[in-house]
Amino acid sequence: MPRSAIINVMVQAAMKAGRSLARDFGEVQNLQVSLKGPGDYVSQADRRAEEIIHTELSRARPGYSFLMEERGAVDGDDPQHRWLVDPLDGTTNFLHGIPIFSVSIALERQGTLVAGVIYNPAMDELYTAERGGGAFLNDRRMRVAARRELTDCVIGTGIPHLGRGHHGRALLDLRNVMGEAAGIRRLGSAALDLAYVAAGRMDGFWEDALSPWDMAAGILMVREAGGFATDRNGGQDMLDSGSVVAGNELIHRSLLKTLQKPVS
Ligand code: 2AM
Ligand code: CA
Repeated sequence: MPRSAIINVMVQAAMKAGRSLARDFGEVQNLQVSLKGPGDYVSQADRRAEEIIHTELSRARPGYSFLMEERGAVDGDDPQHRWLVDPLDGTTNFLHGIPIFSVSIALERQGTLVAGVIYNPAMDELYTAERGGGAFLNDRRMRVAARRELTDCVIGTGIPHLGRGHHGRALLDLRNVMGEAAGIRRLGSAALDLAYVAAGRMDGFWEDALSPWDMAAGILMVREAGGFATDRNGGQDMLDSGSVVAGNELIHRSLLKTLQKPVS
């Protein structure tokens, strides 16, 4: 399956940053035993990856705007196009030597998500999607899973930690979904969670208090794999509200319903 020019640009940036992260990840594993821990080293790895992506994308498409996790918003001459970049999604995993982290790059054209690339360098898994062109894991086409009942489903989520998100709400949601699903998974990288839904590995996913760069590429991936992604109210305000719910048509609908329930 030949890739389009824009996907090629994004893949090149994501894989170059991913290789840099993979080298740093090797060092992080060695630093676990040091008293200070790998914290500073990880911040540098994150910034290095972002620098690589910024350089690659600016060179290939001069003038496009950016929204990046570390730099924030950088306006270019071309306000129609905007990159949404998370150079290291799953930072806590990376810091602890757990090989579940990713680079996530999305492209918006006039406010519409048109392309997404997610790369997990530790597993060398590359996920790509282009609006209207389908979604791929490496070179294999992805489809969301076809399960129809929540009781058969493995559902991913994110659990807020110290100082982040609404803990009471998260516990309530968890309690409601765990009572209806076959299993809950918590990977620690929202970009990969959404990619896993697109790949049919998980049947659904929900999380709140996310940032736009965590989910933009993954949302397009789920849609291009035949799935649905909305905010928890069923609307399209995911990037601004930080809430996302994803799955095939039926599981997405069941999840929305379950997430509205009070605790019985
Ligand atoms: P990060 O690894 O880039 O921080 C984990 O549930 C998911 O939430 C990850 O994708 C993580 O991205 C994201 N997240 C968003 N905002 C966060 C924050 N302030 N602290 C920790 N994780 C955050
Ligand atoms: Ca992130």
